[in-house]
Amino acid sequence: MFMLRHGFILASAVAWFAAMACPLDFRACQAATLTLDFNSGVDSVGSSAGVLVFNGPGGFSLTLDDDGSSASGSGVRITNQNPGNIKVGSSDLVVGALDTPTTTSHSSGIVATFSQGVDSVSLDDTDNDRTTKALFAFNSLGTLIGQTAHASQVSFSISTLDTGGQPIFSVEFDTAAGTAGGANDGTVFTMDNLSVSYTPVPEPSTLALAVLASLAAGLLVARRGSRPGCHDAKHT
Ligand SMILES: [Ca+2]
Ligand SMILES: [Ca+2]
Ligand SMILES: [Ca+2]
Repeated sequence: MFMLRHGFILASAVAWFAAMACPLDFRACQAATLTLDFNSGVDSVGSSAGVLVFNGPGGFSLTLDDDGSSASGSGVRITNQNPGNIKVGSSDLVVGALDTPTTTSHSSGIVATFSQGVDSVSLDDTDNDRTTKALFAFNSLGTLIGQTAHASQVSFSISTLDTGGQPIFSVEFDTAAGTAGGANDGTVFTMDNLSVSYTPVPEPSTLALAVLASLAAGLLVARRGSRPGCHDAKHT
């Protein structure tokens, strides 16, 4: 009976924790989308090249980097230059990988890593030729959990419907996943209009309040359960 009662209290606390987190922080548990057209030319801290960081609603952040296929890979850059850019020379800026800090070849894969698991990701291939590429999805351990078909000069999208329901913690846009492809196969390409949909997780302070509320609820349940004459009495 002791174990049953305390198991019930624990279950009550968990249920309260989950239920309280959403109303305590209205941003939590409501779907949000971060869409990036890169046309400002900089990320959320004013950088235009390197490992770029973009912040979204609900404490979300997204990091753009190269795929490590070039030993001298140095992140990405926001650009209107070639190679592999169908929008070359326009004000509609795109993103390409930086294979070294000084060269402008966009041959490495482009990796977007998220501060939490996300529901879906889409982007436009802005390559200026028909090199085929795919969008690959990974879990929190970096394990490949899904991918699109290979295609060229289209919009790619992938979601948890393609990953067996697993949240997506990073994606790569390239000819092949991981350090394969990219600088190893000589392709050059860029991308634009990166969009990510996710459900923000509660802030730590909100989680602490939810835990306190859950503990208080659990104590109430425990006190009621320990009163004389309650349901245990009939078993004596
Ligand atoms: Ca753009
Ligand atoms: Ca790759
Ligand atoms: Ca190309």
